[in-house]
Amino acid sequence: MPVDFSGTWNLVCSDNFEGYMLALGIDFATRKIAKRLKPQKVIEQEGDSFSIQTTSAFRSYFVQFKIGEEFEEDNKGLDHRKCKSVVTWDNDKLVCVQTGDKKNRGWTHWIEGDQLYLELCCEEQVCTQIYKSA
Ligand code: VLP
Repeated sequence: MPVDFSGTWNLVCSDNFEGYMLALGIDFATRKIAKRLKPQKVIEQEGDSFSIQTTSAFRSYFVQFKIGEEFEEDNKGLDHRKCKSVVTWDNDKLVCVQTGDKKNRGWTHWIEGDQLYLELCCEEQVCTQIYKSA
């Protein structure tokens, strides 16, 4: 039985989101707003199919995918760069590789206790976020 990420999750802390946004080339004004946000994630997991809706007061982002199936990601409302993305399991971690203009871009989700972790990577920057069940 794989881990179940389904649920509603609220951001409780974030480390180096600024570095991650800088690596993505997000402008100063947007970073200033974005770093104050407390996004909520609603994750739906059914077998190999996932959807992740990230909502905030400023921008929101929706992605859906199947494990192991490459998809086109537009990153609309984020940095707008198109990527070829693929999500796979690494044991109990959900690992997304986002291939495009930016090196080493991707994210990893995992659960520890009652907390959802998200590691966001771009170039040399790693941002770690923790979400708690709503
Ligand atoms: C852009 C970079 C902040 C900052 C400006 C807008 C959406 C894994 C994955 C599923 C992500 C989140 C990426 C956040 C990039 C911010 C708007 C913040 C709210 O999540 O859960 O897409 O990649």
